[in-house]
Amino acid sequence: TFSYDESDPYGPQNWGRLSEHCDGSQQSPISLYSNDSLEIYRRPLRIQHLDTIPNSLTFRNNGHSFTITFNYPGSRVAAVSGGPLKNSYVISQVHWHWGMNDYDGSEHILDFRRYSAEAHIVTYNSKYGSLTNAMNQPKGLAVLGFLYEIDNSYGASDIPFGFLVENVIESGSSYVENSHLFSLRHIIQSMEFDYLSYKGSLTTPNCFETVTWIVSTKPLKISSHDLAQLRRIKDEKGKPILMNYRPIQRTNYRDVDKYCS
Ligand code: BO1
Ligand code: ZN
Repeated sequence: TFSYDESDPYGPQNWGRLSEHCDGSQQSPISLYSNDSLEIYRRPLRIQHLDTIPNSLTFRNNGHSFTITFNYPGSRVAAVSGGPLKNSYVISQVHWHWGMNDYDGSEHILDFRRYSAEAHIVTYNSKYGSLTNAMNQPKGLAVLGFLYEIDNSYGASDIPFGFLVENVIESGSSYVENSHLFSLRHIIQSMEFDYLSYKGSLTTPNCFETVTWIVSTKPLKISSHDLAQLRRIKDEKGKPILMNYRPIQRTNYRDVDKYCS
């Protein structure tokens, strides 16, 4: 399976050996520039049922990241539409990317800056019915990216990563929780956020080029302590995952559009 180690036979430079899509021309992440965007649209993202309490949440260490999968009651699934999206996209899971230290960790670079971590809210086009079905279909996915910067002042960060990762330190482990230890409100604090959007890919193999990326230009805050909790989770070899961001990919003249509320 793939790794983030440049010197590994299955490191990022060689992901093309695992899936030819990873050598494609519309890969993610890329460097973004908030002032150079091609078109500026006043089209807010709409998020339906953001406050629906899921029937359950599944917390999982898949050996590459820490993910939380939402199981919403059928009639009230949380879904994203508007902005660049021509359909409704169902929120499926959230996961994080981080780095060896507090000064790197994000996948996207914004205005020449790599942030300390990045949350990805993964959504699938409702016409495909599930994340797995949608993953390799045209306009199958939309991923909402949120960058984090360090803020160690009291109360600045509020995701209790310590508690959340406690029972998924080992690769492949998961647990189901029917309460609300975690809410998307930890990430989406307001519907009014500016973002950049472009056509790209999944940032891990199979690297399918089916993702409409929506990256918020307003960073969230995280404390060094909370961020350090993510580095506790282990990979298949039993080693802590110290970093899990993919190197920057070629933009290849893709348009990046700016959206504001
Ligand atoms: S991302 O948001 O572009 N980083 C992204 C990358 C891969 C996936 C989703 C979002 N796919 C997931 C599958 C999971 C699988 C995982 C492996 O990849 O949905 O089932 O465990 O990393
Ligand atoms: Zn991701």
